[in-house]
Amino acid sequence: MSAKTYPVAKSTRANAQIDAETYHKWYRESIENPDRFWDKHGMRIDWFKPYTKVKNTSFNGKVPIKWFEDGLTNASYNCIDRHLKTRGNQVAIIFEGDNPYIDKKITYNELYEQVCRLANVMKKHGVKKGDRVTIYMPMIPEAAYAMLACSRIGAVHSVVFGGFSPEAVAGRIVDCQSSFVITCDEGVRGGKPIPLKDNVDTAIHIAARQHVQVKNVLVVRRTGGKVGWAPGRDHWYHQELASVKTECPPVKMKAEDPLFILYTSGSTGKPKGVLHTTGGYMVYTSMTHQYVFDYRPGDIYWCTADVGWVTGHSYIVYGPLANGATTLMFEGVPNFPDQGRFWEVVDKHKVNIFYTAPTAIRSLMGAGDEFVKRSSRASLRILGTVGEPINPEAWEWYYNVVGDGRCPVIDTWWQTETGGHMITPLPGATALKPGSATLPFFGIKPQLVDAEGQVLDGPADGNLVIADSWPGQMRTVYGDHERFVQTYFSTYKGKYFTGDGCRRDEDGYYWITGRVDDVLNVSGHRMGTAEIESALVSHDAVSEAAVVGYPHDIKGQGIYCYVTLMAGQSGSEELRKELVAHVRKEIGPIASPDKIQFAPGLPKTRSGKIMRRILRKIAEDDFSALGDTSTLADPAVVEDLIANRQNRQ
Ligand code: 6R9
Repeated sequence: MSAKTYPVAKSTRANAQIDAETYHKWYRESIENPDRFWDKHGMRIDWFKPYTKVKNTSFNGKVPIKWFEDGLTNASYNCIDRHLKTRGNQVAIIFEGDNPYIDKKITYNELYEQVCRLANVMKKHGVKKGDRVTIYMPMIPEAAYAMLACSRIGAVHSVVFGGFSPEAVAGRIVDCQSSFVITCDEGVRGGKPIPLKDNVDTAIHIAARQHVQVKNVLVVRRTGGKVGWAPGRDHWYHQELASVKTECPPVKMKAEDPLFILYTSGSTGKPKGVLHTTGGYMVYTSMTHQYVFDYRPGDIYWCTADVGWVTGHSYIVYGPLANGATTLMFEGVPNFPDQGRFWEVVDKHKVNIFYTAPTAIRSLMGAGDEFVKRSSRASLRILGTVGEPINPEAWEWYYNVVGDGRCPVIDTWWQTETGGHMITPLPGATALKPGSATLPFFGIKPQLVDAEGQVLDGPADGNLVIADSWPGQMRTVYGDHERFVQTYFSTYKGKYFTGDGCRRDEDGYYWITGRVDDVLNVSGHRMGTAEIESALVSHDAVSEAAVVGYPHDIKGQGIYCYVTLMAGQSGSEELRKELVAHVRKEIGPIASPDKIQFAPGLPKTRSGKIMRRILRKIAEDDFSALGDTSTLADPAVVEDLIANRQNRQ
């Protein structure tokens, strides 16, 4: 690990909103007196009725978490209405199409009208406060309109990433019992169409078999491609919007009323519906967006994530729009038409703040510097990264080649569950160390604990927990509060367990080392090994499967599957292909196995537990130190696994 330090540059420090002194002062106050600190900063958003209570939380018992509980507000109002007087004609959203010749600018006035119209359409079809609405969309402005229209009328959105399969969409529709879906005829990425409406049709059939009826589907016309149509159920978005009013009053929401559900992978079972509520989430995302990116009015801000992930929720839509920013939505991919696309877009729209993922940085680094060098990038001031640990080589390339050594690299560690940034540098305050997410944001109390839960002091290596609540944290697993308590607060009593391993160095800097549970991080996408295993086992030829991650140059982690076949089946190249296709169908292309090893047996303890440690080592092609295998029920399986490993280096 690199121990190199980049001090805060004079130019960055000179006019930063938060310098080192302010950071330490505010941080101390936020930990010593959270009530006073958040009482002040909670007022950064608009409230119809201001709160009088600030923090009412416990990480014990049933883990009740309430912030600003007696206040009334609305997320859509904060993202739109409150800006109309001062910046109605300012661009709110820049849309950059997959096709480099297509772009569009939407002002706050236009955003207001679009969101109000859509909210009225939803109301017309009976959507009410508290109803769940599934959004399955590509990266087009209508995706943001849909989220904001839901929050305007108090409906709870569940955005499902457009790369997920019909089966995965159905599972998420069923889990939150959603009867209203917003989608698009087809998405376009890298010049290729994606059949979103067809996928929704299939998903609706699957959901119906589980007795969840989708009653209305609103379809945005993006490509004009041919789609199936269920009259009465399916409606064209543009037709519906044409015939409703352009005004729709925002519903007064309690701070703790649900804002959205977002499904994410855990170490066991099916994806969890992470539930975020209104007041605390808006305060936290807008505040982190402002200070972490040193956002100033007039800045052009671009986060390359998809709205299907939490990064898109917090840092394409809610945080930036609450701050009245201009946020860029990019429909395409980093390598289309070629690997220079990101930098071309930066120049075209004069982007000041750019936020992307290490997997994209690594793959563009691999394409060579020429793609970067043909752009000016003079507008860039801040570079951000999120999603997985960034290796120091990629960090240095991002800093030196993309940023010409001028722009701080802001490595933000956080999770779907945390709602917003948790451990991150602040541009004008924090000296940077490539590979470290550096220091906690205001109000965040990270601790490292050992396996027994003993809190470790000073420089240490351990599991990362958070000792106290912050406004942006998730409140429950939708429909399963017990699972929330079990998953996050039972491993280490009274503390939120992140699932990540972490090291703290002699300067108090945090270095995330990756997941310590059975969660993979493939190109920044979270996936449970259990989900991939159950997809494999649902294939007729498979009797058992174990999935582990292995280091992958571009993706961070690759997916390595050990598969035991049913008696009479034999492992062939053809079956391998079939299994890959099967997993893609069950979950989506992001879960495509990289390696499949047919294994007559898996290493198990006598009590039947699969020893993943051994499988991980073999997948890494490092079987010199397999550790103690004597407790295995059948130690001989290990030899076969080594002999047939798929990852020889
Ligand atoms: C925002 C997001 C969360 C997991 C998290 C960790 C990894 C995210 C990171 C990082 C090292 C960073 N992670 N950011 N690891 N450095 N800057 O990605 O949410 O999809 O829920 O993933 O991603 O392992 O626990 P989510």
